[in-house]
Amino acid sequence: MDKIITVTSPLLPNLDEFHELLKDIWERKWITNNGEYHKRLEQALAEYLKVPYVSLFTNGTLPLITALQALRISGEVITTPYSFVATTHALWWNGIKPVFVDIEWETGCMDPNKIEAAITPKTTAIMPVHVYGKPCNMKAIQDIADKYGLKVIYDAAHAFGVEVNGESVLKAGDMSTLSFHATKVYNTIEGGAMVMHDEKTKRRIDYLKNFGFAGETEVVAPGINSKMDEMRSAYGLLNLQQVDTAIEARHQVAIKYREALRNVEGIEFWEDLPGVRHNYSYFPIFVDAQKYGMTRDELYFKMREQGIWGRRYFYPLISDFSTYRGLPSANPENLPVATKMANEVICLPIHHALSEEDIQRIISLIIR
Ligand code: T4K
Repeated sequence: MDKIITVTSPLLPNLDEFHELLKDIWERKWITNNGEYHKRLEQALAEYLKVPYVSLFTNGTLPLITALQALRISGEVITTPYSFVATTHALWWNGIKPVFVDIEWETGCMDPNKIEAAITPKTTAIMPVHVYGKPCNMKAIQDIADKYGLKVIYDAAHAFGVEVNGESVLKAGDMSTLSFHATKVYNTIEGGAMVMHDEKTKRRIDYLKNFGFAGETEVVAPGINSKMDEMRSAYGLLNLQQVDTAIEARHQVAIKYREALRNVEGIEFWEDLPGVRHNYSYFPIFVDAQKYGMTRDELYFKMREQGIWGRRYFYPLISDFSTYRGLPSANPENLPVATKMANEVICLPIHHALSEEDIQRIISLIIR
């Protein structure tokens, strides 16, 4: 069989440069707990992302859990079923009931028109996802939140570097969270971050990710341990220097896919949105079985047999997993657009190191 082409491939820093930083860390003998590289990465990320404050975490799940804690969210939270399970799990870990609302076909993000009907006296927050890095309709969501006095926490795990009219999407809502997992546009192997708007909140979050310690002998909250270590912070500093080149390489892959697939009957995909700086973190296509003459799964397994490992992100819907299936809002009749998208999607391989030959292999398989 030909070489396997995976949906993504991690962006790795230059090994010699990383080695130099490791030598420095070895000499310092300070390897975690708000070290020098940790501080430098928080600063560098805040500048790169054009946001006032960043707090680093060990992954993209713990900042979600911690944001809910910090804002003292309880009761019910309105969220999307079209995401990675971590989004809803974060609610579960806080004893919060998820209430799923449907998504928009045009973006895959929560449909603001569906939110108000899902609000009850127990609703305290909205947790949307900029899925695939597509910006949510942030204004419409904020208007509803303001009207009902709800908090908004964005799961921006996919939205590293995404901007609308020159402004980071991470500035929307009360807080946003990022994932720096190996499979993301920007990675620190495992890692993540929270973005907040003011220094007081940043301080509180920094306490919460360090067991709640506010000094040697004072604990101000039942915090958790979610500190990023020095090795991954140093790795992250190096990757930040090459992330723009990686995003542009992904952009070129997206251009080639669009050119080749534009006239393929039964294959739909999204164009870039005006005024948006995309990060091309995923390239979802949607397969209309009637028009394409093959179901999504037939195409998916045919690709797989030929060594092209796209992924069906996000199938099944979170609301279809056994933990959440019993919730009234999980009924597929409540989620027709999300159900259709989950049944039709394949995320094609896209990353900085995909070769021309790889791209042509993928395209010719889909075109047939
Ligand atoms: N919110 C949202 C919306 C998210 O999408 C995620 C995570 C989170 C929150 C939580 O963030 P974290 O706590 O994870 O930081 C992946 C990732 O594990 C997960 O981070 C991500 N979303 C999710 C969408 O995808 P898998 O199970 O698909 O990954 P895996 O191991 O199958 O990898 C996919 C492909 O990537 C492999 O076939 C090959 C390539 N790969 C992967 C790894 C790990 C490599 O080439 N090298 C590698 O080291 O979950």
